[in-house]
Amino acid sequence: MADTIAALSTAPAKSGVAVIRMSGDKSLEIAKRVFRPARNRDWVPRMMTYGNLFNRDGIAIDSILAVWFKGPESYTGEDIVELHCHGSLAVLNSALSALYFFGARPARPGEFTKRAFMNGRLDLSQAEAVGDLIDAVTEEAAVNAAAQIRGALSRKLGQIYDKLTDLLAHFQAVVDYPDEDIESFGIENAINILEDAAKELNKMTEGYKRGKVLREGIECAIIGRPNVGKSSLLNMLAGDERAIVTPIAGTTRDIIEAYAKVGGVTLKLRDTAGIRRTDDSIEEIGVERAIKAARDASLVLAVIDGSQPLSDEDRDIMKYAVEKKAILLINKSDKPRNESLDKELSEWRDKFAAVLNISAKTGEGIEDLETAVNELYSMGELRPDGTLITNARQEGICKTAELLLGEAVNDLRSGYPPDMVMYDVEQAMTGIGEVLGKNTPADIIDRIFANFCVGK
Ligand SMILES: Nc1nc2c(ncn2[C@@H]2O[C@H](COP(=O)(O)OP(=O)(O)OP(=O)(O)O)[C@@H](O)[C@H]2O)c(=O)[nH]1
Ligand SMILES: [Mg+2]
Repeated sequence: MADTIAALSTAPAKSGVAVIRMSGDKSLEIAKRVFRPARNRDWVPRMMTYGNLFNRDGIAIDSILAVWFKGPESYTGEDIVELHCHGSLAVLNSALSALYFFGARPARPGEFTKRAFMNGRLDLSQAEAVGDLIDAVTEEAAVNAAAQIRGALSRKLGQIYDKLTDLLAHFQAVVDYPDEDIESFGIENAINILEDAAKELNKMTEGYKRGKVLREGIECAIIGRPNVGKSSLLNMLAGDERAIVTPIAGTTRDIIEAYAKVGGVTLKLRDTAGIRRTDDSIEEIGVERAIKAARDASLVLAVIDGSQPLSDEDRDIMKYAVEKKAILLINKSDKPRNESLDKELSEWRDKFAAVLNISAKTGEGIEDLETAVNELYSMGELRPDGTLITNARQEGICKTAELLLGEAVNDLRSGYPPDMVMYDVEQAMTGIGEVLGKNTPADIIDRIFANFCVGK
């Protein structure tokens, strides 16, 4: 019998409505101690009931909605009760303390989802996707995680697993009945199956990089000398006034981050301090951070002021930028262009993925930037379908499985007997099984759920 756990499932902050969740055999019994439906109505599974919430001393503390999900038809597979209270911290604290008083215990991080996994309601990759969905900062990441929760990744891996199981059964038959003609078993056929499986796994691990992009956005540093309009650009792209903009050079001292969707791609923008040689120690730290931000980024937007001649500092900045994938933005296109600039830039053009004229003030040229970013990351064809692998553990396992299957193919081609090859295939299957949560070691499972928030 599972003990009954309770936790606040919404954020621990003042809010309009907050949800406390309980799971376990005693959920309903405990709920009845703290909640009484209006007009003495009965609890009906999956039906929201209006009524009063009481603290442990029986004093009414809120008027709320409660709902009971009778196991096994619930998220965890156990009896669940949710209390939809007003989001007052006082109410939530005394409600929780009443639940603990009447026999529930505080849930550990991710314990609801862990129970869902343990009770077979979700496999491990689906359970992990729940964490991904909560962590999602981009819409694409949410779409991918939601598809994973519905089982897209599990199905794909499950198919591979099943095909390998069939193959192993054939291998086993050959080992058990060595007199059988090995050719009738079809080595070529086996090789095809293994190669197909390896290819599928490869597609999924190749997707990992894109998956990371989906999850976190592309790290993008905006660098340039002071006053060229870096913060204005960030504000323009992010659609709000995140960074302070002033005509004073050296306004931005530390890094400011914002997410922005540019050309269908989510960029994690980092506005940096203007890079110049300086005696001001605070500014100097900012400058160092700017250079580091550029080194850490996968895309650099180098900004110069198009109304001014190119300076040595601009050249330094462009040098940092082109160490990476970089776009040169010639800003302030609403002002008259400096006459010598284009000539001075001629040697630089090829080094950038794109050189664009923009105005962070009027928005001119932003569409060109969107096109350039879209082309760089060819996201046009990217449709997150839930089969993108999005975490390092899954990626590592699938990569290893792919290599093992590749070895099995080589061994078969070199004429090794199937029983020697079987071992590699079994290892690959163990890995795939671990992604799905079949025989996954307990400590790994614990670690996965420990990263979840309490109440999920
Ligand atoms: N005319 C014009 N002015 C701009 C444009 N972009 C920025 N500015 C102005 O340039 C000045 C500096 O802009 P910021 O965005 O603060 O520049 P920054 O590069 O972040 O400067 P630091 O933080 O000091 O390094 C402000 O007065 C902006 O209004 C533009 O496209 N056209
Ligand atoms: Mg700035």
